Amino acid sequence: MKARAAVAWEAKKPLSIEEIEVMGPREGEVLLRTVASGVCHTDAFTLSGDDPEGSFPCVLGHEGGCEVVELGPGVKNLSVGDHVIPLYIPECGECEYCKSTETNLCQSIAGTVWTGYMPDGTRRFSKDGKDIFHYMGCSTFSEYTVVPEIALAKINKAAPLDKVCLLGCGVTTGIGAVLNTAKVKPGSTVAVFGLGGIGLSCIQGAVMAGAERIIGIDINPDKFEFAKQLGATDFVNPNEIDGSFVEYMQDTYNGGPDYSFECIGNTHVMRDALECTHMGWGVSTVIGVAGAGQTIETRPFNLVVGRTWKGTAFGGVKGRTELPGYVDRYMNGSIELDSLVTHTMPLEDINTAFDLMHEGKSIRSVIIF
Ligand code: NAD
Ligand code: DAO
Ligand code: ZN
Ligand code: ZN
Repeated sequence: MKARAAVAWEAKKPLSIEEIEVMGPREGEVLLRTVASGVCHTDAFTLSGDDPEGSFPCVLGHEGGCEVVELGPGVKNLSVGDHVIPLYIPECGECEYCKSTETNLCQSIAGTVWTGYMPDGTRRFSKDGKDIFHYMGCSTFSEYTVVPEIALAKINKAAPLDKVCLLGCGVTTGIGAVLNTAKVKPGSTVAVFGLGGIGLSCIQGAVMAGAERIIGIDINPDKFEFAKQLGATDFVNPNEIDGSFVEYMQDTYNGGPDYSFECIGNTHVMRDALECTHMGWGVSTVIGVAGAGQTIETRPFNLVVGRTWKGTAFGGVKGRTELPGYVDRYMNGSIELDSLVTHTMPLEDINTAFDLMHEGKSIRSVIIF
């Protein structure tokens, strides 16, 4: 079938709106109509060319709200018309990782999904006979996309897809990082570095966890009002701190925050985020995705004295079993999404969404198909 899609023909170039060819679903696969898709910093990261796993040409997008259009052979638990959120981390329910309560990193199709192929090693997108890569197993910047059933969370049909699409990545990642990965305790002090869609969602998570002080940190002070609305109590612009930022945090916050979250993808900030935490028990969680070849460093002494460095993907959330509950929590008012959608636009204007992100003017842009 034909579909309108934003194609990334090569890195560092604007997306191009094309009519592409989408093949029907094969064994275990589902054809989806994308109703809405958020634009995440990771889409921009891959488009920048710094993502070692980025393959071009591709259809980016991984924060989708979709409707089931057609079932491939062997699809058991979905019906045409169901509403789903595609998962870049699937949940097969059978692998060692799915059976573990310690991780959400299902490995069932990990060998293909991160290389831009469907699990059978082929692709469903093409243009004029040239194959186009999938992206993170989702490719939600296309009007129609094909996703394996094991990478689809069936959700409440009453939920607005142009809002709950944010649960396909940013909001779930931030909340899950706080509740599942760091396991923030009530009464604690939490520092959140980077107040985009992910960082603001960490703030929501910190409120849910009962944190007492929640410090929003950003070099763009325009983000502080969003953080305040979501429950941040303190605000720090590192560019306004003279001298050592780490010392400032430790002096101002009683030895340093109990927990910190890096939501930027900057390895220098990752170091500060770890080192500013309280000696003896500080836990710092890396969420940001850093460029190819970059590494983090700190003196081992900083760990010897009781700090812990952690990381998280999709907030440790097992998508098929847990994401429907996140949607329900949005529906009953306990998760905030609406105010995070600062811009909506048609697919034709998708490059504006990237511009707004780079200019620091948006939290989340949502593409409406
Ligand atoms: P975003 O661009 O919307 O927000 C990033 C924020 O960081 C901006 O407000 C920016 O002003 C701020 N910032 C930039 N440099 C800074 C600095 N030196 N100090 C303080 N603040 C700074 O991005 P986002 O969509 O929220 O994504 C954040 C990061 O999380 C990205 O690296 C993205 O790839 C990653 N991510 C990871 C996961 C995961 O599962 N681990 C999931 C989603 C996104
Ligand atoms: O969703 O914006 C994003 C970025 C997510 C990066 C998460 C990487 C997940 C790696 C999973 C590996 C499983 C083999
Ligand atoms: Zn994302
Ligand atoms: Zn699995």
